[in-house]
Amino acid sequence: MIHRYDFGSPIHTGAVVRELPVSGGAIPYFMISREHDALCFSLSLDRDDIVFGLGEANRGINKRGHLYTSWNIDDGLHTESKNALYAAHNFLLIFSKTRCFGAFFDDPGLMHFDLGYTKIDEARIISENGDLTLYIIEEATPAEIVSSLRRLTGRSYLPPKWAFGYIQSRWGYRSEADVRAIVDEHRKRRIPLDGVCMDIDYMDDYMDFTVDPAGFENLSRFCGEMADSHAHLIPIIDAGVKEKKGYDVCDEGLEHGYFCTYEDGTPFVGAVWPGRSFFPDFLRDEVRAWFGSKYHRLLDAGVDGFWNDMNEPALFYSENGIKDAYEKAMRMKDMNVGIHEFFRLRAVFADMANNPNDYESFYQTLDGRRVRHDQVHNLYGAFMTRAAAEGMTAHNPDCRRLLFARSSYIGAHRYGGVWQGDNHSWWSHILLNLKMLPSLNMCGFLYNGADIGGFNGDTTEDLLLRWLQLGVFTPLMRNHSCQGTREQEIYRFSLQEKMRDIVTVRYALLPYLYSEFMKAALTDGCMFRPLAFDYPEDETACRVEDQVMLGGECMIAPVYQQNARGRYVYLPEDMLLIRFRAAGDYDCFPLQAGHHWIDLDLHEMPLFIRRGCVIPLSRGGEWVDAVDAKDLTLLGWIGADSAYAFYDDDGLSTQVSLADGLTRITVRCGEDDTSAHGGNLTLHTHKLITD
Ligand code: MIG
Repeated sequence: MIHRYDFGSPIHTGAVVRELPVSGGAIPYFMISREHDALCFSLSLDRDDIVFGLGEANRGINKRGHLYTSWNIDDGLHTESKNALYAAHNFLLIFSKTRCFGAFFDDPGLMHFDLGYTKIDEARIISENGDLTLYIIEEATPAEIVSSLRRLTGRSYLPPKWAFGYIQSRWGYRSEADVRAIVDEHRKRRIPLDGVCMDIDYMDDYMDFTVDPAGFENLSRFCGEMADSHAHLIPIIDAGVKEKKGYDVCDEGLEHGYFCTYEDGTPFVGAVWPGRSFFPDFLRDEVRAWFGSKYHRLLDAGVDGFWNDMNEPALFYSENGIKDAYEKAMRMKDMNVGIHEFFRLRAVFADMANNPNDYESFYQTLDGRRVRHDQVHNLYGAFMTRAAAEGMTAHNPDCRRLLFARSSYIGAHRYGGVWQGDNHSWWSHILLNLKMLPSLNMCGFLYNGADIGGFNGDTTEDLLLRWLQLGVFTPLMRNHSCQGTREQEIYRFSLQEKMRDIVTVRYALLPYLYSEFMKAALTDGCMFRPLAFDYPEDETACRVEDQVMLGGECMIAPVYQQNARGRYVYLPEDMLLIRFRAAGDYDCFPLQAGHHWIDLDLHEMPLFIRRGCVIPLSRGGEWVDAVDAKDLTLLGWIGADSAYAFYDDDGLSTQVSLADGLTRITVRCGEDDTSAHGGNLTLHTHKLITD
């Protein structure tokens, strides 16, 4: 049951796909107060209330006890105290034994979620705009609340199957030769690979939709060559459009007035990688159609995947900001600069990037109405994603393409996936990666992943190996790093064979992971869930922060501490531990419910299968298309009758249906043999554990 409450004149964010009538009567749960324009929703928190949600946000799966800010920002230092990241996913799920409800604050401006930070037993959610729609969702279980939210906000984006392959990326690949070498090194060493990301250096002078002729002589020929090697090219597209006469995107944007403008109507200028740049007003249909059509140039060359970056939008400085800074600095020039003036002077330059004043200085147009950017700030990335997705659909409506973005808002989950932004090569960021999985899933962002190995800072062999062991399960499995950091491709390390073996596990699990992803997408469910969703009566399970449920059958619990030779795991029920070393190399141990220490050498990774369940495992492959999803070995600790609903499809077409893709795999435990059936699948049962 969803109740809708409107406050002021809500901005039409496009987050919801179903128009609900406004509910009458008093608003449940929240006390509402107004301070100037801001609206505050307060909620008292019982001792046992858990607060889930907020999608791509910092800190725990249980968000209680801190302050979170919805203000999309390019900040590559995700320390524990950061309140805002790249996305605004304003959904909370309050859960305890006595109550369970969801609240989606559909407001694209600045919002604060004080979830027991100021006062430990009170949540205060503040909308600075004061214009918003609040949806309160009441269902019997957390999973049903999430499904209800998704029916309201629409079905999740479906990537092509190849997007579940291993992807290599790094800021710094600048030519065909660079990319070819990456692919060759992987193939030579039999490290599975499905794609290589092209970061900003492939562009000509950082101009979107151009290709540096010095590095990439002939993109379509090169796409063909890469396709022969079973590798997809995934170029980046940035939000800012370079100011340059003769550059079609700039010229057309100016001619038609497609860019965001200052109050006086002249185009807003901010600086990002291309230097002085304009920012397309993606909120307008015609601007999206135009910008989306620009993707066709690269699609025509054979590209079938993109990542959209810098779309918070990030601003290194603005035209006004830098003028202002110079003036301030000049004024201080002849002063006797004391320590306080020095800090002020330094801040003038340090605060130039992503400055709130700049976001208040330009305008966009939504539904024909001019709005100041800060009031709709959190929509910018979402609507860029939508532009790209609509452009790709226009290019070919029958083919799924890969698309993931940095900045997002609920609603963008219909158009693409996300990556978790500029993390660090820190052990704590393996855990942060894990914690975001269920939260992102709740908000509809099923296709997601973090930069494996860490983006900023220098990785270490053991960090990368352990991170890959989590990455095996994340839909986007991409190794990405920043220029200037230690080289991070698997083959740079002495442990490369162990790392390769872990990647082979991904391809062995691919039929299962794809099946669980698609079922989650097509039923508005979650592929990753907090343990509380599955074991709501189990107090211990409800508060676990370093293990998550995967699909209908599994639980994952990665190692995220350096030098650890294993970890403690809490099993809410009997489970079968699979300890993987490589695709065909693993052992199985039935374990009883309770706390366990699990030995896990550096090259070993755990997967837990619930007792009574069975999952399919392929023989693996060096790219997704090489994986035979019809020849499967069943893994599990089964009872008299176990079954698995296996989903598969061609991995590309947009017209998919759950019914058409499902094969029911059933297992029979006989006196002396165990047999399995499932349509035209070849099923091996020799790995099954029976009671
Ligand atoms: O200001 O394109 O998050 O993945 O490598 C940095 C260069 C811009 C930020 C992205 C990162 C990417 C980088 N970009």
